[in-house]
Amino acid sequence: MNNFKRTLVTTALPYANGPVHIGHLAGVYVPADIYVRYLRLKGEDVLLIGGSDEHGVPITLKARKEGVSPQDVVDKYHQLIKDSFEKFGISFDIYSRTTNKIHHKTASEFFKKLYDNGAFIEKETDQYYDEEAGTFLADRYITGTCPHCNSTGAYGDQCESCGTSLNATDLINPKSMVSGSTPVMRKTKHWYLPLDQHQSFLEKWILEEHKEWKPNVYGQCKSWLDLGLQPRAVSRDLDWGVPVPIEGAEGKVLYVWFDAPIGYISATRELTPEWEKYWKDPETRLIHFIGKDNIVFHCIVFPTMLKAEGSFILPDNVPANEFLNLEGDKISTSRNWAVWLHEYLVDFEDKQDVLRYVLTANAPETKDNDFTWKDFQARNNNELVAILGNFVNRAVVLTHKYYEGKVPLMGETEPFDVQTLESIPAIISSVEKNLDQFKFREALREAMNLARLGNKYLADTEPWKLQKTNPERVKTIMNISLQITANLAIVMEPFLPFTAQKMRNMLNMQQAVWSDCGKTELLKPAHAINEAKLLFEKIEDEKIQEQLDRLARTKTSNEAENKEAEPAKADVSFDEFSKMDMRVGTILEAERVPKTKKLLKIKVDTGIDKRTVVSGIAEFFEPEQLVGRQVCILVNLAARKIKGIESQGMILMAEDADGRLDFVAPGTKIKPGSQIR
Ligand code: B3M
Ligand code: ZN
Repeated sequence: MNNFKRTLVTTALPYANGPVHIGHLAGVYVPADIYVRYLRLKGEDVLLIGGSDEHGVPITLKARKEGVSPQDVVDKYHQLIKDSFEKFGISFDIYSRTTNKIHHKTASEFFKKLYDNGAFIEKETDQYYDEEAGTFLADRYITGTCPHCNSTGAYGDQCESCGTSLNATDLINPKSMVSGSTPVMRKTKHWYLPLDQHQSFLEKWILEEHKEWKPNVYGQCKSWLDLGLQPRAVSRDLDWGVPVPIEGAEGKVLYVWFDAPIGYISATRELTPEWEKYWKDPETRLIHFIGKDNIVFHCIVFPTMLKAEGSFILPDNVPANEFLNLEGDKISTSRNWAVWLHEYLVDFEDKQDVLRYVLTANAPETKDNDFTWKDFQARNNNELVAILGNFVNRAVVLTHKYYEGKVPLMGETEPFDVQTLESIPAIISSVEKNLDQFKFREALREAMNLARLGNKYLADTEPWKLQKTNPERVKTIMNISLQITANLAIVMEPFLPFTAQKMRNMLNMQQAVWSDCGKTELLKPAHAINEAKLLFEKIEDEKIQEQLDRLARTKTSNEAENKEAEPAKADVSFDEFSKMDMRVGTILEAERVPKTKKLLKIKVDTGIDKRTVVSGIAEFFEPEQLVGRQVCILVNLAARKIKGIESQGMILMAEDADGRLDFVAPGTKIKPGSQIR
């Protein structure tokens, strides 16, 4: 791997139809950022390329739903996503977007070159067409009944109830989501990338020449190849995307998965006139960071495109991650089951590194993993605060206390000191080895071992007890502690960039250089350091409970959303119905019933009389809000005693599946006593 002159790192382009969440960060952006920060510290030539994926059907659907243009949708989310990444310190050399002119040009040219090379096959197929809207329908635009589980509302490409992937033609009773009409079949022409023709090349390139890829990635590629590859359409009948740049292709655009990976090339081209060096020189190493759902596109489809074009290099590695779940459930944008980065930044101000730490320590590198708020809190309190923060703080504070902030010259030395000092380089090389193999979780664990080493060293030697009796030994202990701290200020930079910067500021270190790592004389004697600043603070239970409460609310409202309405009760005759005497009333007074949580004692003007009703609505309304409010009241319900108060009648309430109550009341002011029929 040392034969390479430079590294080009790309990160999956998130769809600009929603904000980004912890799953994105853990799966793709934090590991990619750790990797490039590490290479930069080593002084290597490396670029980190990213951007928003702004084409595709989901974006047009979202725009339609919100009554805005697709451009409005992507403008909004591109900005939000870009901001979130920036605030989390994801150090992109460029974060671009696929609606940029340069991308349209690059993707167009790429398609044209493949077309001219004869790399596509043309096929005419039957496709659903919406006659009312005058447009072909992408599979996502069609709903109907799932042939497998019979649930309604399945999409043309997938049934979300049973998870089966579908063809639009499988749906029973298909309906266009554009106009609601029943679509008809029409012939349409598309261009296909004949992956089958590249099968043997791909088998050799991946299965034989890239055995070092992560097992999850290699395994997925192998099963695709074992199944046998099929031609894939690279165009769509749609009016949002990069137009197919050939004659007779009006109304057709490039399939979003064809143009999106070309976005990596366009962004590099936008960044530097030397872009071809990064994409075409075999001495460049190309690495794609992605989530597992994107493996086939980055390991099979895009490499086939690059090879068919003829002048590009192929990826050297695709370290895809598995998924991160949240509190035991799959993260889902539509169910709002996520920790959104822009919200985290508000709730946990200046704690970007805490999240980076937790997501790396718990990264879904080899299997799906779970993010829980309790684990988040525990890792902050027991690891960042108690180990890293505590050690650094003690080293700096004691240096000020004993030596006026100047690094002491090594004094008397015992074997334990030498042993401690000598374990630094081994830890550093273990961090390196893991980073080189994309094992970020392990790399971070090793980096933390350096802090553990320091913490334990101070705890075991207890310099504060020796300062009176053996000040020469204390100089040694403090010097070594400071050397460990200085090493931490470099080695933590890829993982916790904000914290590492704070540490370097405290230590008065100019810059971080990876080759300094492992050195045991990083800070020279008499070097002056700055005052101690706390790196981390404890996160209290209440803060965590707020997050858990929010998720609990999301869960309840999702459940309520999905609940079907109660079936109707048995019929009653009109006579039976008219026995009930319901009137409009006005609330005159309201107060809590003492020692109860739910009950209010309410005085109502019913037009007939003024009476008292006890009502179980105290969780939803403050008594003061109620005075003057109009209600519907059943006045001939037999009186009964509730908590010792006689309740005369019942105020009618609507209750949703959540158990939330609201008044049923006339829309305009009506005289109390008016009948309800
Ligand atoms: N936008 C899918 C995704 O966000 C897609 C990735 C494109 S990478 C070129 O998972
Ligand atoms: Zn189904």
